[in-house]
Amino acid sequence: MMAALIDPDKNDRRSLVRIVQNSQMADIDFFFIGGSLLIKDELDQTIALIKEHSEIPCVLFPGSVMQISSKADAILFLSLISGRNPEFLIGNHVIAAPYIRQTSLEVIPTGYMLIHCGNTTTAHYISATLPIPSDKDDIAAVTAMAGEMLGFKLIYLDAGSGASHPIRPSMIEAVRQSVEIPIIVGGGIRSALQAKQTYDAGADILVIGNALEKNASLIQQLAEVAKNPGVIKG
Ligand code: 1GP
Repeated sequence: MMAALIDPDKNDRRSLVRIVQNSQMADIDFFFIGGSLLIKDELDQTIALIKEHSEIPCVLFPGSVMQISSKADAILFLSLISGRNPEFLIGNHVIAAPYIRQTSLEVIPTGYMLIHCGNTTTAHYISATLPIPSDKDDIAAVTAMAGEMLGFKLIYLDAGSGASHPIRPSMIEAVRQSVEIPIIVGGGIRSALQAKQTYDAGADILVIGNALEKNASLIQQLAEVAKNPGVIKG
């Protein structure tokens, strides 16, 4: 499956509509909506605009409690299990839970793991946690294993938006072998080849964000890989 990450801070109306229309044509599975910061306070408007132009489900991928909107369809209820910051493990969840309970959002408990892939991303910095080093496949595998045992329904391996390179296939393979729940992988994916390597290693859902802001039509190439990982064009 494939998800396009929409950061409400990063797109003007015109580029957002272009990404949404291309995503609709490419028949992707989800929009993930969120970011580490929320500078423009345009979360509700962004979701409304997406829904004007497509029927693809909108899943919140919140960087903070300020990024919850009842206009979305679901929320990744993320616990940052690669880190040891109690606010991102449980603190923010306690604050958000009663509000989320009043909405009709589908809540998807997700073990979220940040991986250091070359550069310090905004997500690493804002979370004030130490990401898992990109070559420590064993740490990633046992962290995901613990996440599954704690009851998370998904594992999200994230190099962070704008990572200089994607998560190495060997780490995705190690995590794939350690859990049965679906694995989301994102961060730094910029080409069909990287997408294919990510799927081949065992990712169930691939997330693409930054690269779409530069090349809105890339989504079509990646969606083809998602539907038929054996084929790469271009
Ligand atoms: C980040 O996984 C997402 O949380 C997507 O990353 O923006 O680098 O594609 P990119």
